[in-house]
Amino acid sequence: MTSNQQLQEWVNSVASLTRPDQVYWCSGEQSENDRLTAQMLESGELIELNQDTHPGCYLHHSDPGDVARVEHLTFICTSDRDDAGPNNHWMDPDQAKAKMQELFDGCMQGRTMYVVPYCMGPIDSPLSRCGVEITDSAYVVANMRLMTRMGNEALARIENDGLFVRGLHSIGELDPERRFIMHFPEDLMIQSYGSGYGGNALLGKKCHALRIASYQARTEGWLAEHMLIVGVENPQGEIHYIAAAFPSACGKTNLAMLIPPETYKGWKVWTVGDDICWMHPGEDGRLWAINPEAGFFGVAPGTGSGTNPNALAMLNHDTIFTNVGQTADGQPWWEGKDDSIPAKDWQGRDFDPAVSKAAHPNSRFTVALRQCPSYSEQAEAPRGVPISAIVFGGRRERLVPLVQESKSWAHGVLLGASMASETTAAATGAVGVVRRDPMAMKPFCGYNFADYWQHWLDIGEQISNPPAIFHVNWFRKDDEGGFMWPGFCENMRVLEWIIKRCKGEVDALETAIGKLPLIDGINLSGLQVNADTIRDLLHVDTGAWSTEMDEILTYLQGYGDRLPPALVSELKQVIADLGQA
Ligand code: OXD
Ligand code: MN
Repeated sequence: MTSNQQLQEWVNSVASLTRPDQVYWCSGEQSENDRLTAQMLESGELIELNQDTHPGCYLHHSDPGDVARVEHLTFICTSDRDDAGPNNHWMDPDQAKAKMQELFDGCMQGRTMYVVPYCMGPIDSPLSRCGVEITDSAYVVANMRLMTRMGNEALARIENDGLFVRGLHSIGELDPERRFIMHFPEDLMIQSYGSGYGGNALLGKKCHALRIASYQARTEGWLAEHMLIVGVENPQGEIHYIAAAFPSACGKTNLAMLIPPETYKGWKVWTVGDDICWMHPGEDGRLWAINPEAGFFGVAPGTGSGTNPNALAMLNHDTIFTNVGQTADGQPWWEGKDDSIPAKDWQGRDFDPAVSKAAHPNSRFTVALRQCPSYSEQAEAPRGVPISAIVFGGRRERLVPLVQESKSWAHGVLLGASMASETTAAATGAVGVVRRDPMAMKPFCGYNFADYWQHWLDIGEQISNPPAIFHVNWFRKDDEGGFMWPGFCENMRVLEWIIKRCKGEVDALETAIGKLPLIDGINLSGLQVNADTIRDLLHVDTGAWSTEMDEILTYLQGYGDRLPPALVSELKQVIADLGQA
């Protein structure tokens, strides 16, 4: 029950459409979570893990056909098709609503309908936005409790300011033929049917905090981005905040929790967020950022003591695991975790390496932000944190240098718009194929990319003290297929260069594609990387870059008339400079 009439009427109308056995309003309290957990253990939705080694940890096996986001079934439903743009699948809103109405009709019979009020961002922040997800999945409720500020406080905020995004979700029959993730940005509404998995079902995350929020941000004058937020503290105690966009499963969580290498005594990295960043222009002309989420929904495989010790440390209590394997004594296990031997795979079968990996490549952990050893209290700051640098990055085996700085804000927007990356298991489809993924937002921008780039350019015009913009690539490979840069904690060396650039403490080499470190610009002390490798990592191959820029131009021109002319002239300038180089 709520005093907000609009919300009450919507809940009533959903209940009469979906016809659940009961309607339950979630409070977010511990006792509620305990009850739901007990119920899910009973129904088999959750499996208890070893409570001595992993207290409060549970495992969920999703349906084997429901293990990743489904971009081909994700739609942006705007009245004008061009508002969704070539970057999105579009459906006419009336047609989409009719289709969903049919699917939702009676779909919750025999089930409980949970009403989940949530707040994206600190509960008392003017930058936060609220939503309500109606779902028939207790697993979704438990995950939303970790991922958002969920329950009574969020409901109180909704009742106070009256605004909320409406999300309706049913797992339906988990039939991929009857699965749709629909967004109606003009109505601030989401409807998702037929999947119980992560980004398809936890509607606060990709659906609200990126697709709907990006649309809302454009009309309200801010940015909703697929970015981690970290604070990098130097030995003098100064903290610089960096927001960084990488496509799914390209190491955002690892970078967000980085522990500086031995040689970086006195340096510390603070985690504000690992996936989503909302940035608002502040009165001081800077961009101020909040992480709208309260938890991590991170990729498990590859998380180990060498790659992300902070993550490993936070995962040994009060965590929900989805689609990982198990050891014989009921501990969660995934490839890259440690030397233990898995006994069961992610479908609960006896582990047989000839049949399957122990953990699904897109298996996940859901855990509260506060459990991270590098958690920053600033994640709760109502005004957010001031951003010194924006970093874009992709997974590119060739061509793209370790780091480059943009020549200007507009050139930085071009760097973001030109991003490309080899695909990963975070979405269904082929893995390892290079695809253009501007600002790492290809699956998440709730409107036409051309308008989005214009919005980025406009924001740059509005702020007097914009962050510097960079592009990084940790993933270059040599001719033998080995990674040229050690990555992980050693990425600290690149972060240091970025911060020094922001402070004007280090020179850079001006090239056609941007400003690069001088050959001795990156601190390599204590690192076994030879000088030739560094030279290669910072080399600009003019011929190959000309081809790349031509491809980018062709890609951008696919956005037609709405493409910002300023972006095209930036690009043509780079092509001209490459011609002279
Ligand atoms: C995620 C994703 O789950 O980007 O964060 O797919
Ligand atoms: Mn993501």
